[in-house]
Amino acid sequence: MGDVAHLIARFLKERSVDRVFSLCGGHILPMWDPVHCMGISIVDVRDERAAVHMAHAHRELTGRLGVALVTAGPGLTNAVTGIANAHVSRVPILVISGVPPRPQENMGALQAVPQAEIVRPITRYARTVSRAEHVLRELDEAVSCAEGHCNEPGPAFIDFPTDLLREEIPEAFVDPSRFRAREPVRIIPSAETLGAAVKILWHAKRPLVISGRGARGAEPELLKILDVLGCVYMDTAESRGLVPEDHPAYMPAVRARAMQEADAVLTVGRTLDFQLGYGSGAVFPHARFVRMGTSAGELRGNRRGDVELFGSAQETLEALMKAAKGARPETDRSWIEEMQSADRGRRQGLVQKLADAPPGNDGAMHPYRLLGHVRGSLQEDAVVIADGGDFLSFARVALACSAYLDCGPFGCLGVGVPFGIASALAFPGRQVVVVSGDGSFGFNAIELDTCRRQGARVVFVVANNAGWNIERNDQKEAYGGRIVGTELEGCDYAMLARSLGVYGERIDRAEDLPDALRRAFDSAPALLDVMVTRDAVSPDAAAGLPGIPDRQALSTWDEWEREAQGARREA
Ligand SMILES: Cc1ncc(C[n+]2csc(CCOP(=O)(O)OP(=O)(O)O)c2C)c(N)n1
Repeated sequence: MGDVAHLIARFLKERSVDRVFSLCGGHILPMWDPVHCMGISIVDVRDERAAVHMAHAHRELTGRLGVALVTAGPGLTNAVTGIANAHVSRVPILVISGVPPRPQENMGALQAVPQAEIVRPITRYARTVSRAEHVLRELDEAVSCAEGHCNEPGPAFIDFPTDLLREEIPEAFVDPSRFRAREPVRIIPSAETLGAAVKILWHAKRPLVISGRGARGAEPELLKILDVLGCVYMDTAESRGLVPEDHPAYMPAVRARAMQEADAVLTVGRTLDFQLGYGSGAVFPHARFVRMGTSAGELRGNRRGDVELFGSAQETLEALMKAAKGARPETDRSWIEEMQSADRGRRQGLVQKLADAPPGNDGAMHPYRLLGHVRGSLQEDAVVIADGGDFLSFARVALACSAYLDCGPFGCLGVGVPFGIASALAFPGRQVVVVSGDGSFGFNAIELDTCRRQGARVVFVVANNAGWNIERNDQKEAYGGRIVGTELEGCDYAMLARSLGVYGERIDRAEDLPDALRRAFDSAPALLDVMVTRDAVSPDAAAGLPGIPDRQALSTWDEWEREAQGARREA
C-alpha cells in the first residue's frame, strides 16, 4: 500500500483536490512528493498565511475543498490569521500540518508547539493523528466537519507526526468507503413551521429577504421567492452574486432604510452579525423574523426568529413555496416602488460620482474616479477582490460584478494579493482584478513573486494614498487631529512589482487610466500604482465604523440602540 503520506495524498486525490497551497518544511515534506506524484499541483507561496488565504478563495469561488499544507511551529502560527479568517467567514478549508516525531514528544523538539490547541477555538475540528489506522477515518471526519455536515462550516485542522508520515500502512487498515465524499445533509422543516412562516411572509406589507452563505446553491429557489413575494432583497458580501444586480428586488443603496421599515424579514442561511445590527429591535424596529438555516448561529444567534425554519436553503425554500400554494402575498406595491425609485436615484448618483468626483485638496485623484475606470474595464464574468480600509468601502459600492471577495467580517487586511492569485489560478480565462489600499497591499506584497512564478494573470490596482487612511481620518476627527503612526511614505509599488518580475506602472492622472488598464490586462500579472487623495471620506468612515462604537458597529445604529435601551429602562 505504501506509507501514511501516500495515503493522505490519495485521500486528497479521491476528494477531487486539484491544488494544494503550501510552503515547504521538513515536517511536511514527506507529503509533498506523493501529493505532486498524484497530479495535484502544489502552489508554493512565500508565507503560510497566504497559503491559507488562497485555500479560502479557492473554496469560495470554485466550491471545491480548499487545502493548505503548512509546516510545523512557525508554519502553523503564520497560518493562524488565515484560519481565523476562514473561521469567521465560515469557509470550509482543510489545513494539514506536521508535528515533531513521536519519539521526541515533550523533549524540546524542533518547532514543537501545541498546534491543535492553538487553533482549536477557531476550527471545527483540530486533532493530531498519531496512529496509522486512524488516518483515513480522521481525514474523513475532518472534511465533514469543515463542510458543516449538521453544523456550521469552517476550517478543519489536522496534523501528523513526521515519523508517522513515513510509517507503512497495511492494506487492511484502508477502508475504501472513507475516500468517498459525503453527501451534504438535506433537512426540511415540519409542515407546521412552514405554515407559520407563510403566514408572516405572505401577510407582510413590507417584506425583506436577506441571504447569507447558507443560501449558496439555492439561487433558483431564492429568485422564485423574491419574484413571488415581490419584496426587497439584501445580499451580503458572503452571498454576493446569487441574485443578479438588475433584479427588481435588488436595492443595495437603500439597505438601512429597508431594515428600518421592513415588517417581516426572512434570513436565508445568514447569521445576524454586526453587519446586520445583530438583528436588534433598534435597527429593525417593525419586523417579525423568519429565520432559515442549518446551524444555531443562522437559526437563532442574537435574535430568536418568530418562526425558525431548521432546514437547508434549497429544500426549505422549495417547501415554503409549496406550503404557500394559493396564498396571495400582501406586499405593499407602493412601498416597493418608492424603495426602487430611491435606490435608482442613489445608484445614479454613484455613477455620477464615479465619473466626476473632484480631486482632494492635495490635487490627487478621488478613489471613485479610479474605481469608475476599473468598473468600465471589467468584463461580465470578472472576479473582483477588494482589500483596504477606506478604499474597500469605496470599492464595495462602486464595483458591480458576479464574483466578489473582500476582507469579510474578520476585517482581514492583506487578503487581496493571495485571494487574487488563487482566483486567477482557478479561472485562467477570466479577468481577475484586485483593488487594494496601499497599506493592505503591503501585508502579502511578496506574493507577487508567487503570482509570477505560477503564471497567475491578476491585475492589481493599488490605491496609493500614502497612509492607513481610514485610521488616519479617524485620528483627525476623534483624537484632536494628532496624526501618529498612520502615514506611509507613498512607496513606489510599481517599482516593487517590476523588481519581482511583474509588469508595473505608476499613474497620477485619471485620464491615463483607460490605456493603463488595457496595458495591464494585456501584460498580466500586472500592477497599477495609482496615486489617490487622502481627503475622500468613505461610506464606512461616514457611518462611524472605524470609531468602534460601544453597542453597534455603526454610529447611527449605536445611537438608535442607546435610545432603545434608554426607553426600556424608563418603561
Ligand atoms: C491585519 C489588520 N491590521 C490592522 C487592521 C486595522 N485597519 C483597518 S482599516 C486600516 C487601514 C487600511 O489602510 P489601506 O489599506 O491603505 O486603505 P485606506 O484606508 O488607506 O484606503 C487598518 C490599519 C485590520 N483591519 N487588519
